[in-house]
Amino acid sequence: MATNRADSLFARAEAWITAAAADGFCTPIDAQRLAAIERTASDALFADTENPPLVVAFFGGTGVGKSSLVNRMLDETVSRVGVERPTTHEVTLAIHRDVRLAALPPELPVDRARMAPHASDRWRCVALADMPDVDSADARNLALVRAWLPCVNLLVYVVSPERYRDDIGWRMLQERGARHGWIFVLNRWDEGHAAQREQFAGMLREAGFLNPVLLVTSCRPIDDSTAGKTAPPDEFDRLCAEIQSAAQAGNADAIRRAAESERLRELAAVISGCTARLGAPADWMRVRESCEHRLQNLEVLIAQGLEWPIRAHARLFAQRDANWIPNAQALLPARPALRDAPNEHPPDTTEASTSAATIEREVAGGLATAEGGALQPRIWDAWADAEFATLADAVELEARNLGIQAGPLRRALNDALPGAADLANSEIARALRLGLAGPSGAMRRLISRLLGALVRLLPLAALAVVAYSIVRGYLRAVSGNLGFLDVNFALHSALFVLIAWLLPYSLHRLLRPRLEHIAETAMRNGLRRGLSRVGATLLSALDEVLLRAGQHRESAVELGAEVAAAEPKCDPSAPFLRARRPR
Ligand SMILES: Nc1nc2c(ncn2[C@@H]2O[C@H](COP(=O)(O)OP(=O)(O)OP(=O)(O)O)[C@@H](O)[C@H]2O)c(=O)[nH]1
Ligand SMILES: [Mg+2]
Repeated sequence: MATNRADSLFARAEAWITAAAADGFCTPIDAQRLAAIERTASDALFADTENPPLVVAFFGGTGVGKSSLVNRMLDETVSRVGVERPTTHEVTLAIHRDVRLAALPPELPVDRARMAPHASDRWRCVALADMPDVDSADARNLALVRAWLPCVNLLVYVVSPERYRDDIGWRMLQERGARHGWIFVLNRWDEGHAAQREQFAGMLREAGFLNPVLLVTSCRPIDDSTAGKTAPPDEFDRLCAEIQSAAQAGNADAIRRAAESERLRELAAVISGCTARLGAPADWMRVRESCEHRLQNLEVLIAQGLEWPIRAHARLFAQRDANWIPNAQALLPARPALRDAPNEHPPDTTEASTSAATIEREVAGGLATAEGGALQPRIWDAWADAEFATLADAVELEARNLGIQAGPLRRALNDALPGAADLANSEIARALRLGLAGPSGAMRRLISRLLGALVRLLPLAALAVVAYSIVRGYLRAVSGNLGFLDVNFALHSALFVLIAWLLPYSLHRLLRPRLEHIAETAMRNGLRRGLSRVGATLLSALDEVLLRAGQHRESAVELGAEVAAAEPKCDPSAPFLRARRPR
């Protein structure tokens, strides 16, 4: 049951890593780490999964006497003992003839496995596996041992007095300490002495086995050289008793639980490693705040940096504005166009409409910049793009420094950046167009309109006064009362009419908004709006990534909690087990 639950947790972890990898938050290495966790369980070997035999494997260097011990236990030769090294090249699984095997897991190299059924009721609850050595020149032996180890519950680590510091075996003991139950056997004890046992026990304690089951055995065949000598100390019977004890329900369950617990701990470690790289909410908030802050500073910098291109572009309008004659001429064709539309508002004589009309004509007439036209300024340039790319670099670095997997963030920012130029330029163009169409406030437009009317009305009124004076003077002269009007009158009248026109005209010109300034202000406002839209686009790209990371994190935290809850409770002082190391 527990294994089913663990299998489902492994399947969910796999699905989670696949989903997170699709968004760039996990890498193939995470998937490999997950795949590297052992899945095969010893129970998978047997048809009876409720009450399977305990798999006990004899493990160690070449020639230490593994095969000799297995044969001695079963009181028959199931595995060949030899003088050539190594002798054993396959796994011999000695099981009681009543035990039924299941279809063996596909990852097991069954071509190098041999089944040896026996009839010894003493070993009914145990499957004894004689393994090849782990340290000979034949590297395939080590690979075969590694392939079978996930199926093993209890490892009998056999060493000899001269080889108990065996490198490979010792490394595997440290690596797999928590995945199995352990019994240690110093075989060939006829060649050993007491100090070696003490030393080996000390090594085991340092490796985390606080109270290891350590036995000495001697399987030396009786021959001429041993005949008549005192038999060396041999704890073979105790070894058999310890294996029998390990196979009893309580101990066997504890050994299986420890292995399951280790697998789930490894699974939890993989999940928490991935979770850490998704970034805590507080870390993402720091990245976001820093991005906002950088954007504010950058908006100021870009506004300053693009001031010159804005002024340069605005000068296009100054060229047309400086010469009043072309503007005055420009007024004329603007009117018929408005007259053609009788249902619309009366012709607007304000400077605003005339300026807009002038610019439209200029654009239509080819007064266009190389980049696109007076009304389509390309103010945003490569420098501004580079500044935003630098901002993206800084935000990415900040995320990385906080341990966040920054790939998805970088990609999202990269996707958003190329649109900045179009966004900003279109805002500038829009602001320019609208600015030219309605350049000033309502009061200023009213004054401008009044002055425009006065430019026409005051000279007419002055002319009327002059005409009245001329008629009156003439009538008086004809009736003989007074002389005819003289040159002084003509001169003063001309000056009077001139002043009546010049005064409102000068005021009108003085108060009229200048095209260059209108264009500059409009483009500045447009750039400001463009920058805030670019900033908003970048922030929303960041938010999107932040949201996805948060969702993946939530599922990972939930999964991690389930894995922790599923981890079987183990007694660290249980026999055969290595004391657990802190997480
Ligand atoms: N002196 C002595 N010789 C032993 C003892 N046990 C086994 N031998 C001998 O050591 C040699 C190797 O024994 P094996 O049982 O084949 O050793 P193994 O660990 O299975 O070796 P590989 O299959 O090569 O890994 C044989 O010649 C055995 O007779 C022992 O306790 N004392
Ligand atoms: Mg052997």
